[in-house]
Amino acid sequence: MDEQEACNFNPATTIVKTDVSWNSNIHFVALPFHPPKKKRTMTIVSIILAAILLAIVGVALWYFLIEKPKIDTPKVPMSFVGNLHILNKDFNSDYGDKASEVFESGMKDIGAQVKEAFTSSDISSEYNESKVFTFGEGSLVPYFWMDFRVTEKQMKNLTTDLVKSTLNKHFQTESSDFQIQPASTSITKLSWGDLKTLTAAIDCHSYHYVQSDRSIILNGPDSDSKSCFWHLQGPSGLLIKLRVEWLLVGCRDRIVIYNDIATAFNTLLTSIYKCSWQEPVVELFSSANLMAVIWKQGQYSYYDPFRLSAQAVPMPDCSANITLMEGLEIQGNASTPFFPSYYPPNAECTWHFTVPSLDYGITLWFDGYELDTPSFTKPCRQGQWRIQNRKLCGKRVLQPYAERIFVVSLTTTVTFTSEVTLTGPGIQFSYSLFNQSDPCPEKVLCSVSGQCVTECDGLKDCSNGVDENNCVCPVQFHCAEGNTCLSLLNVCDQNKDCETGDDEQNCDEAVPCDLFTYMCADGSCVKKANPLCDYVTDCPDGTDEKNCDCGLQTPMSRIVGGTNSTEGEWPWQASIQISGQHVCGGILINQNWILSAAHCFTSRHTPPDRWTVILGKFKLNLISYHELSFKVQKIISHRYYDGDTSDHDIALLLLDQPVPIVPFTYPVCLPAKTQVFETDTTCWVTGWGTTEEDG
Ligand SMILES: [Ca+2]
Ligand SMILES: [Ca+2]
Ligand SMILES: [Ca+2]
Repeated sequence: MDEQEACNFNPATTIVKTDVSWNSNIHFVALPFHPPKKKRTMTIVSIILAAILLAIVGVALWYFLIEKPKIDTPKVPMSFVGNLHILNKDFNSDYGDKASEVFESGMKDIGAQVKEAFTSSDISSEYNESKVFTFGEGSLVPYFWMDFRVTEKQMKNLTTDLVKSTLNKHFQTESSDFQIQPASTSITKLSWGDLKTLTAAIDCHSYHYVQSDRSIILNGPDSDSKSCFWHLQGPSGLLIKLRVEWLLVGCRDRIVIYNDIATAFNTLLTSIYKCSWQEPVVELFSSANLMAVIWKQGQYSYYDPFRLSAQAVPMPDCSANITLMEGLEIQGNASTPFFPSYYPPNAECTWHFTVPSLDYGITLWFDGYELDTPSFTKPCRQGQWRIQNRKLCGKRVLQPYAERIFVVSLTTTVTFTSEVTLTGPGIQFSYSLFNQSDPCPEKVLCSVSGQCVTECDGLKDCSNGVDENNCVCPVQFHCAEGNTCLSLLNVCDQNKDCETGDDEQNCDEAVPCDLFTYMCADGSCVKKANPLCDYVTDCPDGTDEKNCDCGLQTPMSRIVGGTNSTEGEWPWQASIQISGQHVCGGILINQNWILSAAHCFTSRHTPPDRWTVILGKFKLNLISYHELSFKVQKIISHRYYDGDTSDHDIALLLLDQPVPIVPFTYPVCLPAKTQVFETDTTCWVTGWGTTEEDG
């Protein structure tokens, strides 16, 4: 600012205060013009301006040459995992022991050569770090990970081929002590997350040679490690079978199994979390004689959290020639190798079907698995199928599925393969013939599910609605004349509701069976809607009034409109408990079985013997004089129970002994399949707990 003012110096207005005492006069003096002083000021100004300019240039240089490239071209990690086959070294058991000197020196010496391969190459500036982490057999096969830091531009150039050729070039030079087989060098790209998982696990490392004559047990880590790595190798030509048996694994713990020692996503066989896992035992296979297992601890610290066992096995032949006979019944089953275990990722099964004549097509019946049109961009992740040269992708679902093959020649080929290493539970299907001109006699073919479905029964069995669209009088009685539809409860109620009275005809005799007739034990059908246990004998054999010892309540009067029940009012109500704690309600449906909800038995994975069923209980916190306790022998949840949608949320519990049929432990009545419920029928929902959600 001083310099600025100096530039604007105007001698005509310069004020010089000569005296500041109170009484003195102030004199204003115009000073003369002095050119030499201006020149000096100009010099100072020039120097200062130059300094500023230099500073600006300096900052600009620093910014553009040093700082700016960092902003424009950030470096990202890029990782690989690889192995070399060293011909002049042999594997011995010390290489499988991380604590041994042989392991240590092998790791150092080979690790140093791997490092040098990159630091002495054209990609030295991208190289960050590498480490040998395990050794395999076949002369000596060291496995190592490599980490590079690259710009986005360099990323495209740093291919697995470049990494491989850089390594091979170095190891083939005379200075290297290791003779390698360059063609066997293998490099796999690793994501940053995969590298972190691997490096966290390799401190807790173990190597196992897996034999074919006996299985070896791999116990969970007995150290404080949070993550561990197992290297499994078997005889060449065989597969490794790994059986996963859980003991104490928390929800966030994870076992990740790979089809190779290179633990990359594209070698992943499966990843198992206890939470999402319902099978008591998982057994899976590698496609060759190598497998890696990584265990990651999530939350809890258990001693010996799980057990794995491994054995080397040959790949069975799953292909077959199948000649089908006349007839529409199921003629046999076919499945993926090792069914019901997971299928090996390289399984390839071909089934050649021969039909007796071109009148017949072939149905493949699947359970909880369907075949779908593949996506153009993604591989089939749950099995690839080829039927009559059509590619289809398998998909695990919670419903039955039938693949209908309309044939044009006597032989048809069906192939199962896998496009990825990711594997899953084994797949089985049954096969039968169907009539090509009438695949679904008296029913309609649902092209979505391949199933024959019932038309106009009020249930949408096919997702495209083919069975319930265009129905006249759906789930109603259609009077013979006029377009009158009647409630089924008006049939055989002794009132003529149809114009011609056909709703009241043939009520005392057997009628042809249809969707809405009640079928008696002898197979004959009655027209009346709800003939079961109504104190009127309707069936010729009287079976509609037999087995009616159900649904009887002990107190004769009900607390109408009340919310609390009286003791014995709901004698079929069961409390299903673990360790004395009420977990779910259930109802007694006969002497041996309790009906409950599937959601009570899936998430906990508790075995049947941990459950107790209490009947005759009235108040949860009080032991009733009448109550009886039972153990559970078996739990059968609906096979298509879907925890996400709560579809098919139903389960049956078999009790360890029959329930005495006495007033306080009495079974409920189950409705006949054809029971018609009138609208406005009163229903009771019984159970314990609050009346709010989660109660
Ligand atoms: Ca239907
Ligand atoms: Ca009537
Ligand atoms: Ca009856």
